[in-house]
Amino acid sequence: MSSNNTASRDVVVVGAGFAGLYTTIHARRAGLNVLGIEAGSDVGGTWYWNRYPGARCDVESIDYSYSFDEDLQQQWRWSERYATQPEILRYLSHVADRFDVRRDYRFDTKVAGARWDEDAQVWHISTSAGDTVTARWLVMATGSLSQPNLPDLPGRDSFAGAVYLTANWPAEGVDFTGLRVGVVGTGSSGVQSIPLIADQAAELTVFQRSANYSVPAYNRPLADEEWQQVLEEYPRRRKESWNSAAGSPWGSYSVPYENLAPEEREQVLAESWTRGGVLYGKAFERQTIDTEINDAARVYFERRLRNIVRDEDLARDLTPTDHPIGTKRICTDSGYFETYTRPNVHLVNLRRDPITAITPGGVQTESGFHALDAIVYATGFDALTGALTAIDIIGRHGRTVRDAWKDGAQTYLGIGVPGFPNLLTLNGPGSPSVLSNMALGSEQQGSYALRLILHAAEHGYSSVEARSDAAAAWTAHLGEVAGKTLFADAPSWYAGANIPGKPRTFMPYLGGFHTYTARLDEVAGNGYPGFVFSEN
Ligand code: NA7
Repeated sequence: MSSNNTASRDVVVVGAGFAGLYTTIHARRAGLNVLGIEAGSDVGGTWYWNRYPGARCDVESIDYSYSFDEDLQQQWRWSERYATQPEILRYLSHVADRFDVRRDYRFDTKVAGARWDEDAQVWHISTSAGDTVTARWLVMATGSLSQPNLPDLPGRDSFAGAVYLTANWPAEGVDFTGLRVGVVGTGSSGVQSIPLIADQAAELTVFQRSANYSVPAYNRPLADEEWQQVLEEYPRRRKESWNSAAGSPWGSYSVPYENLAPEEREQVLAESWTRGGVLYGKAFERQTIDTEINDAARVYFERRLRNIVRDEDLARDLTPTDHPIGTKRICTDSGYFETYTRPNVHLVNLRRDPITAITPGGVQTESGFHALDAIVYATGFDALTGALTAIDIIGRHGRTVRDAWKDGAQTYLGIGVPGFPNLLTLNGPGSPSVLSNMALGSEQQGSYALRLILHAAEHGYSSVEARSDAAAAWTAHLGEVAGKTLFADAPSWYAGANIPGKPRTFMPYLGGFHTYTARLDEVAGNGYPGFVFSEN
């Protein structure tokens, strides 16, 4: 393919996380001349940057791993039910060695910009190294949660102590021993790191804007006997996962809520609770659709919380009030609420007592001053679109993705963007990834991007572009699907609510991982309607 186009590369893949590695490995296997570009010094993506204490995946390790290679699957041994960040990073490093993919990457290199050249039908991709790479295809595997959100708090940069972002944690780690530490943010990153920071710090003050639902992980080491069984059952487990709504084998209780007696409902919730973490979000079918069922899950949660936190005022502050349970991602914790019962841990409820200024010595809130030696921002990400709008990606007619998406992201199937030929996005807006198992989602979308590229190559097309009517219809469909659920009521990052000024549109596809795969297959099987192919 390289011989009959003017591009120096067939494909540039940006990012060396799950999606980027998968796509780069398989692009080379398909005979494409591929270059990977990665800002970090090595592979890992999310797991390269998010090295904060307690960082773990909330999808079980045996599911949150590639399924494309049976030998890899059989030979890699996960040590715990939920893998830690270092273990996932070791896994991705092992994958990189095993498939010898590092030689296709340039590390420590950022994509500064990319410009579509309509005449030559190629992308010119400029890098932080000062050079430009030309490629027929540009695959953005830049992650859904990779552009950190550092809130614009008054006086933020005047703080004289140490400042850390969970999303960009020092590789050498941080020792908080003896320090007065403030953590801003109580999403998954805050919830995972707070118990471990509290173990070390002299005093820990948590600045909480919205309380979050969090359910214990019930994490455990995977014993040899259990592991043997996992290996035997892998093919079945993967098949179930690919055919599931969230890319993992866990479903809801088989009997509908309506058909159960009160004590049976209670039992289902209790069992679901001990499955752990995010899985509690689907104890019952329709739990994030039907308010009565959602309330039952919420009430059970509140009871569990009050069993841990006996202080009524503290428990009230820790009780989520801004969203139905499960419509922001439920956190998966190890001793989160218990941490607030420690004498060295203090909660500041920013809804009642907002931050008025950060000063050199600490945080001033309306009701008082909190002297601090270090501040940790666990304040999330400009999710799904942030990594793409941060780069000057210039498509046809000189328009950037940032401009094209100023009123909300528009993609066709989460893969193609109208006005941006041969730009393929993975795990971005319009895909189901953040609502499902990202490891399988990376395979699902990476393989689809390559399928599209190879289809174009086989037919002699120089470019493929999503039609704007197809993208508008797909984007409207995302909203319609979400609008039938309680997700529509939540001020979540799924809907852009965490970033001031970001358009409020529901960005992920909530119709199910398996439904999305079927849709992708159907579109491919029908010759890719919704995409326009051109020859130059
Ligand atoms: P999240 O879930 O977006 O959490 C960010 C937290 O930071 C959340 O509690 C926010 O409160 C808080 N936040 C954001 N901006 C501010 C300001 N300005 N002031 C105070 N507090 C603020 O990000 P995570 O990194 O924890 O987790 C992201 C995903 O990674 C997670 O869902 C898993 O899928 C893995 P808010 O709720 O917006 O009021």
